Amino acid sequence: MESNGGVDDARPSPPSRRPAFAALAGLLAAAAGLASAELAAVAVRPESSPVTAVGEAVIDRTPPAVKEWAIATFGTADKLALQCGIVLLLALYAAGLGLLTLARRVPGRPLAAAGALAFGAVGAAAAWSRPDAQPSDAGPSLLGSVIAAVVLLVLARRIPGTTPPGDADDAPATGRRAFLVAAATATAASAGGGALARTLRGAETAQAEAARTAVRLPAPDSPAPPVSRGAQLSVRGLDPYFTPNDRFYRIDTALSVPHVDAEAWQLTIHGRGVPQPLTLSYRDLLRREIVERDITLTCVSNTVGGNLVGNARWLGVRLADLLREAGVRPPSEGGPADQLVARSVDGMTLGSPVETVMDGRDALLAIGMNGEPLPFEHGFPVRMVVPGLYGYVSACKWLQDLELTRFSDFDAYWIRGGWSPDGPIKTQSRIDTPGHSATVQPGTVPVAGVAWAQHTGIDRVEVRVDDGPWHEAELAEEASVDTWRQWVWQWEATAGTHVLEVRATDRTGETQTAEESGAVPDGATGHHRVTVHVS
Ligand SMILES: Nc1nc2c(c(=O)[nH]1)N[C@H]1C(S)=C(S)[C@@H](COP(=O)(O)O)O[C@H]1N2
Ligand SMILES: [Mo]
Repeated sequence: MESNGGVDDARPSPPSRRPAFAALAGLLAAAAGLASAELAAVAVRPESSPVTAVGEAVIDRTPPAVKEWAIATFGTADKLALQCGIVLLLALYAAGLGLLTLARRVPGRPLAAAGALAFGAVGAAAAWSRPDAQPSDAGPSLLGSVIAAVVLLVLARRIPGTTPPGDADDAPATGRRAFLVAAATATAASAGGGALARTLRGAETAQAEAARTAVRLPAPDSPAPPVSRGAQLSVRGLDPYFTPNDRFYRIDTALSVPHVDAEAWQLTIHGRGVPQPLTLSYRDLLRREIVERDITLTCVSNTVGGNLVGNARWLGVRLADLLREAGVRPPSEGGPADQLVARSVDGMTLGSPVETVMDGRDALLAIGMNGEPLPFEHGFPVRMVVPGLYGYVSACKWLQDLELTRFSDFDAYWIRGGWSPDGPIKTQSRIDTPGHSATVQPGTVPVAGVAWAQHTGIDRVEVRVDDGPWHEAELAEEASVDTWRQWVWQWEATAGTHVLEVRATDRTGETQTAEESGAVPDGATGHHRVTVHVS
């Protein structure tokens, strides 16, 4: 009688179990490959990790509409979702390669090994396709795929019952024990390598953290105008006037947040119509005239009622001063360049109109955010902030280069993806409380939120219930035309289900259109509406 083949090492496993061993071999090979790639990426740089490189390449190629969907679905966890997706796909692919080693009609093992190397080539190509690519970025993917191929071959030969008869002498002992020993060794090595990579990366990050903590921000030569108490309404559920840094929205394409060394950082200002190009260090910047301004930042991907908007107190230098010093003239004064292209250390490019940046508004090279050096996530050591322009055409984080050019000569990153080169922020308003589908008691209910029209100012906010007449809301004091403005309206709520709707009018007299349009190509329109149950 045939016995349960698992007990006797010499005997083949029941054929039904071999696929499970083979799939496991594929998964372990992938894990070994990833762990060695991560370890190599510590030596090269974080962006060269295959998961990061493939992820960023995917982000680069994602159409704006899909990006919008991802942001709407996953919020700021969109990056985590993408990375999980990549690892999941890799796992499926790896299990498939494992199964391929069992093939009889084709040379399964060499093909599977080639499949592992092919994944390395994809990783390398992804890393090289990044705008800030360096030749060495391909290293971790290639090394990882070689390790994966070797581990796969070693494990495949030990899958119980796979060695053809007659071949037994020169083949390693097949059978469950031999496979498990090899599998356990691979698992331990991968886990060890992965943990080591984590520790080393953690140490690097800690060093950058320490350098950031050591930064002493200068006191502003021109402090922000005082914010009167009347600018902050006390209504429960209303977003605070200043958005704390740890609650500030984050939008960028960086799967691995750049940890720039401020001591080594330099900014260059150059290009068309720049008679005296400038190079500045972080210290140079800190020694200049420092201004402090409150500015509300908004992402073009913000949906009506969304939270990709936040208000902060920024510390920095006026960009227009630096441009003048370099000899730049805006187009209205005969300057030949109409576009200022900001480049970040991760290769991102954002293009702003030179005219806007130099028209007297507080366009800043920011070094501080709400009283501390810029957090790494928000662009340490230096970023741009321009009141009135969406982030994608102005707010370059991890800035390292400013080039004067023409819109007709260069399309910045988001423009190539289908977004409009012009990105003035659209006047918008949002109901913060009551929340959508909240239940409130009948009687007086404060309806409150924020409205923004940066660098123009908000003049009126109106609320209506169930498409009834518009009621003018009470506006908080205006702290600055560059920041959002809170508003509140006391609603006499009656039992039933109601729809609240808000609209704002800016200082040009323009009232927000009710017409709904998506974020692509230059910002969403429409009125924010929430449904509220009163009982
Ligand atoms: N280097 C870099 N800077 C960037 C981006 C980016 O992807 N990379 N995204 C821009 C966009 S679209 C926005 S809305 C703002 C968001 O800034 P925050 O993350 O500090 O809120 O940063 C801008 N600056
Ligand atoms: Mo954005």
